[in-house]
Amino acid sequence: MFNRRNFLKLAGLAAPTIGLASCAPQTVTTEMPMGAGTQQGGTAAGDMDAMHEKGVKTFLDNIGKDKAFWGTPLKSDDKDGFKVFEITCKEADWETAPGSGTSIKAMTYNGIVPGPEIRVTEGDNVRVIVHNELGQSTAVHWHGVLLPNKMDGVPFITQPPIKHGESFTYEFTARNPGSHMYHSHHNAVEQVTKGLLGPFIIEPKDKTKDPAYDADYTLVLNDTGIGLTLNGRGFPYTQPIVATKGQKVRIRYMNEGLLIHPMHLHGLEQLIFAKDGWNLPTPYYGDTVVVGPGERYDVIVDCHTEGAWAFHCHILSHAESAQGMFGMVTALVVQ
Ligand SMILES: [Cu+2]
Repeated sequence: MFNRRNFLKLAGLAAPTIGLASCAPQTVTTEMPMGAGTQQGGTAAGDMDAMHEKGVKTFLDNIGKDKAFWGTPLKSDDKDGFKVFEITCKEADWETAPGSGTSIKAMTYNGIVPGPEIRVTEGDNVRVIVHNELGQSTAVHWHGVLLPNKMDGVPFITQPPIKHGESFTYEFTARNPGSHMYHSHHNAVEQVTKGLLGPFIIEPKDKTKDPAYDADYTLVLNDTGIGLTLNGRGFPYTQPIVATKGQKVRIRYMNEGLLIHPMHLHGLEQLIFAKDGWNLPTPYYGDTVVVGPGERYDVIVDCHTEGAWAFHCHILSHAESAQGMFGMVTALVVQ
């Protein structure tokens, strides 16, 4: 079981106090907020450190406690040769910081943000029955999925909107494997960023077409409606990826927000091998993957070096302030 004690050990930090003893003495000068002093210890600088430490402690204490963070594939029924899924669009109170006592009115599929992962295999016949219990109309677009035009989910172009109390059934054959998404295509700036979004993954029939990996993680990036979040949570309430040395981890980035998010991983390189579900002719390496709205990138991380590696959006106003780290921050821990 991975816990706070292991994390501190891996990070080279002496429990219980988090101090960067091995680093050169820190000088705090021009980076201080307006009006703050420059003396360490009992001053504004000390207060700032304490706030940062508190956030990291909350993150560490929360490791493994949010079982829902990485999502669970939605169960399907097999009927008439179809994999049948049911989703209900409804408002729900959603906590981006569970236990903090504050929640927002989210728009959800089945009560959660992101909506439940739908995972099928190339060639599957898919039927998704969508019920609308929202106070406004909606429709579901299968983002990146090749399908018949009338199943594309755009009101007044391919179907009437699904009004409150109504249902609509989508049917198509999963043709193109890869990391896709499903989301609202009606009043989208509100409906999508407030939570009507989810991963839609089509596994290839022939798995040797993808690079080999030991674990598979999806990170849905969002902003605006529910704020700067990874899988519907903001740091310190995100969960780290925990791997053992030598493992290869697949990460599927999906951006459902309105902004770009350059996802930067410390200490380990990312092999970018697919864009928008399509495997690249030539995979390439980077430490930062810029994920634009609507885009998906699939990467493999070879966990070759032990440690607790910070992992965050590198638009710094999405990740760290005078109060400490927040929003689009997590970690990849190699044990
Ligand atoms: Cu960002």
